[in-house]
Amino acid sequence: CGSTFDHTCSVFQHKVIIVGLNNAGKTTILYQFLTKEAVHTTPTIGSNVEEIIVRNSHFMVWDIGGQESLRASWYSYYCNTEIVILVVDSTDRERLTLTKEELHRMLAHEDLQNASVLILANKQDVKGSMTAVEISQFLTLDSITTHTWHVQACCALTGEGLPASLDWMKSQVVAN
Ligand SMILES: Nc1nc2c(ncn2[C@@H]2O[C@H](COP(=O)(O)OP(=O)(O)OP(=O)(O)O)[C@@H](O)[C@H]2O)c(=O)[nH]1
Ligand SMILES: [Mg+2]
Repeated sequence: CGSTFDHTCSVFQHKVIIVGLNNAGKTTILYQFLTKEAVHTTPTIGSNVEEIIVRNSHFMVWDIGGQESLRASWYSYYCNTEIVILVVDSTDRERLTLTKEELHRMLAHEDLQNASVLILANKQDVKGSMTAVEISQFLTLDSITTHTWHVQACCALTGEGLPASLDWMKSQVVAN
């Protein structure tokens, strides 16, 4: 990788990055994966990293800050990433165009050529939020032929949809 940072991990671990706009729920998801509880979060400056074990598969999961000034540095985490989790705030219709741009920019990056992409349609508990299907259509996921992708509806506060997400991640690393 041409990365200036070396966020690699051991051969026994699978590297995962969680990206998405600020306030999407990335940090809440990371700690819901880890503790099965909704933790209180503050906007992430830099990143958090935790190891998550799913039936003997070890994932090093990097949760990266999504504020505008931080998005330009996402690429420095791409090296050796096997799975990209893109978290979408399903209530945030206004910024879905921005998410779409970030997604397609990521897919074009050479360091992510072999990565699989999991799109999480988060905040499904909020009335009037967009469905996973609406988000898939808006992000034109069907046009993605270069990467394996999957979309999952979830709620980071209750954890709904997150066990299924971990199952999908596990299936990806077993398949590869
Ligand atoms: N209603 C609802 N709120 C959520 C959900 N997930 C996260 N939130 C809230 O959304 C806010 C932002 O969550 P974070 O996890 O800090 O967001 P983030 O994507 O890590 O944001 P940055 O670190 O700034 O990039 C918090 O107030 C969370 O409690 C959800 O599923 N439903
Ligand atoms: Mg965060």
